[in-house]
Amino acid sequence: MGTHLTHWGAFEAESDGTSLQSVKPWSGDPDPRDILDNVASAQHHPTRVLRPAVRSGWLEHGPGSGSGRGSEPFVEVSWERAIELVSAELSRVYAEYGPMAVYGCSYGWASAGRFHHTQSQIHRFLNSLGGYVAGVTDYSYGASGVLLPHVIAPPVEIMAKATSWDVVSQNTQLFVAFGGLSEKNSGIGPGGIGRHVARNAIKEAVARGCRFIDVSPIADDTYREAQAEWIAPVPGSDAALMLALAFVLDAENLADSQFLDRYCVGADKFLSYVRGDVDGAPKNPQWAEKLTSIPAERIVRLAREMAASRTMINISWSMQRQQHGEQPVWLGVTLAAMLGQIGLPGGGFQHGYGSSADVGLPLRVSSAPSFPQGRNQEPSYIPVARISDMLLEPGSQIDFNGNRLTLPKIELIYWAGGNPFHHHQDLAKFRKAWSKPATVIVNEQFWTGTARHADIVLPATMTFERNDYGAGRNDPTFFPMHALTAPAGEARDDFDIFAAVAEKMGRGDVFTENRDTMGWLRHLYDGWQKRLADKGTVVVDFDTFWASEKIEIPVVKPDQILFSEFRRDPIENPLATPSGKIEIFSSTIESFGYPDCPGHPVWIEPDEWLGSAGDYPLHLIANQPKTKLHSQLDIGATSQKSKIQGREPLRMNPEDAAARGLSDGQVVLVRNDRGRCLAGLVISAAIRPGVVQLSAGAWYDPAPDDPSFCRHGNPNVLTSDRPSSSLSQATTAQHALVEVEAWSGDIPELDVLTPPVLVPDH
Ligand SMILES: Nc1nc2c(c(=O)[nH]1)N[C@H]1C(S)=C(S)[C@@H](COP(=O)(O)OP(=O)(O)OC[C@H]3O[C@@H](n4cnc5c(=O)[nH]c(N)nc54)[C@H](O)[C@@H]3O)O[C@H]1N2
Ligand SMILES: Nc1nc2c(c(=O)[nH]1)N[C@H]1C(S)=C(S)[C@@H](COP(=O)(O)OP(=O)(O)OC[C@H]3O[C@@H](n4cnc5c(=O)[nH]c(N)nc54)[C@H](O)[C@@H]3O)O[C@H]1N2
Ligand SMILES: [Mo]
Repeated sequence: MGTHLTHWGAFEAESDGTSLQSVKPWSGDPDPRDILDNVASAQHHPTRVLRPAVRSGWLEHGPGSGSGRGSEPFVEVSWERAIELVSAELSRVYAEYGPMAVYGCSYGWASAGRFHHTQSQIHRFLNSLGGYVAGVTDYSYGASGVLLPHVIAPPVEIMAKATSWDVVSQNTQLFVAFGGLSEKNSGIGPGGIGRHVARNAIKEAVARGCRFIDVSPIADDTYREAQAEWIAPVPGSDAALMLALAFVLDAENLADSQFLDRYCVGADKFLSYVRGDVDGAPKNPQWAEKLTSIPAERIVRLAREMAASRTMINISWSMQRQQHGEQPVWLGVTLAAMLGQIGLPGGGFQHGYGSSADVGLPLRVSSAPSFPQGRNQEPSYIPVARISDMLLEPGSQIDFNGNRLTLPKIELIYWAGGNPFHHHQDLAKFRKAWSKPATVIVNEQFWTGTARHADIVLPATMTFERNDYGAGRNDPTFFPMHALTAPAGEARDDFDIFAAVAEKMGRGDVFTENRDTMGWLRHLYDGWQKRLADKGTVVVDFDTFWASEKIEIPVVKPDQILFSEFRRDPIENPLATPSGKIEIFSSTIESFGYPDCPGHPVWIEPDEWLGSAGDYPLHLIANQPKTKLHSQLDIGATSQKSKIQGREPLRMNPEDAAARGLSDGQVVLVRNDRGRCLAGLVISAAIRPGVVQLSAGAWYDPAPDDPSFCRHGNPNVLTSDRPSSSLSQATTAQHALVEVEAWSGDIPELDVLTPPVLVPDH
């Protein structure tokens, strides 16, 4: 019996040496999730990559034959040959072009485990060769990640120091959740989660009399236990709603002017915009009703309720994964500042309770040990979501957070631990962009869209096929992760793959420092133990840890309150913003001169929303999937159970289904000008009229003659890769306009449930 950590919880399992048997949730988790069932069922699925494979056109013609990517068969080769091909090609590219031609960002969630964390592995590997073009920010909170350091503090700090769930459950009277308080999303924590605590905290809060309000176009993306009141604005209109709340607080003298004076800068400029002094348009509830569809009367009442209660304003990450996504986040901070409760128990602001299991866990004395990535000597980078533009228009320039970036020309892409054919938008455009570089190398466990669009695919182990240890972000429970089964097929650990290539290229010592996996696990742990001891915290030695079920990393302050020290003394404990205060107006942002992100929060109409819908009258919410983590293990049991006639489920309100003569369980076509996909219809009153939901995660299954048509239900053929703004250049993946109609053709077989055509090497 072994215990093992995943992004979606810990489990205990038996093993027969080849497969996991009788997997059950770790007994210490009060609220385990059924995504766990994806793991064992996926391990030996036919889509597992079992041997190194090379695209036939690349093998025959060499680098530069990218148009065959994604359609040609693969030739299975020996590890020896694969390592030779990879090292020769990397040597060529580094010698001819240098690190500025290697895109090594390799964005993605990979798996739990601190040593085998794939991005650490690949970055260290590429750094040992001279570096790579990096990707900055992320798909999760790309817009707020750039905005919030100017305004208050970086999101990771806001989350790590979040007012703990305990404090919320004991003190909050009104919890206003913009973008929901998601049960499915808080099932998951980056790097793993030992105990899921949100549900109990919410239950206790409700039992004490706390009220929850769910502001979202989807009613059931908030814990049922919250018994939340549902307010369903037009998607993308939240900034207007929040401006009107600010208007009422101001007009009715409910704003805390002392707090605004002492702890903030720029409230006056913002309020003069809200009052309409600037543009003659007061942002009053009648104005907001037209944009949001929320009755003016309800907006007035909500503002009063917020002022009369200990109120927590929560802004989910989804709120900023849209065009002008900075605005609702900045407004969330601004409203909390106007209420004057930032730094008080159970009041104030948070960015992501419900978005991830770690938000609301109190800070630990230290994170778990990690694998050092080395130093990247290459200065060029892009914001991650600008990948298609970089590949299609090298040499062109973009704005980013006050800088002007020139997009580099990429000759080689190396990806490990991510699936851009899942995570990027406008996949038809992306597929074209992806065909440009001379060579694409991918380490993968499965034949995902990305592996199918590579030139060289190297099979990687799953976590329970290798030794590691793991503790998720901000999670105190630190698990040894013993190998429980042998690797599937000829799969190797990413570390061993990179070590072999580095060795071949004469950089082996730099990458491995002459340690193997167990050597590294012990070395990193010992250093960590010593650093903790120097700070006065004692943890057991490596051998004791390795033989244990888990250890607990001590927590600093279980009842932590976000910004309590700043509140106590803003001179002694200033924020890291230019003024040291909360910047409701930011002169830094204003100085950039971006029309799409001025110096204080504003309403800017999105290009694609119900307020200006033409041929595509439905607003698609392409959010995170309930039955899997992104695209990971889409072939696993829990994910497969949710499919309808093999397609990803799409949810629609009964009114919209009736208007189109659609019925529950049928296959539908979802379309717009960028692409089309099939989906299986679920009719549900939990979806606001005018809105449909098709979560991301279905493996991309393009029709052979049309990459813009996904037969499986990947919504990223429909989404746009339009950036959030010039400030952040982030993804806007959450929203797109579409039409949905009955699918009258045959229901096509999917290619993604079997491997691509594999031929033996001669
Ligand atoms: N429309 C839409 N698109 C979205 C989003 C959305 O809300 N809507 N969300 C966005 C967000 S927030 C994110 S974070 C991204 C997520 O995008 P990704 O992180 O790219 O998605 P994953 O499916 O987690 O991809 C991880 C891949 O790594 C592989 N892998 C796992 N472990 C290992 C390992 O040990 N070694 C190797 N070599 N490979 C491994 C898995 O098989 C999987 O294919 O998607 C973004 N895309
Ligand atoms: N099960 C599961 N959990 C996950 C993930 C996963 O793939 N699967 N991914 C993880 C990752 S990487 C991330 S970044 C987080 C993402 O966490 P979030 O970004 O918070 O999650 P989403 O599911 O994209 O969106 C949450 C909800 O926001 C609401 N929403 C969407 N648009 C609007 C809008 O315009 N206005 C309002 N008011 N509400 C709106 C919808 O109800 C939607 O379901 O989730 C993490 N957790
Ligand atoms: Mo994310």
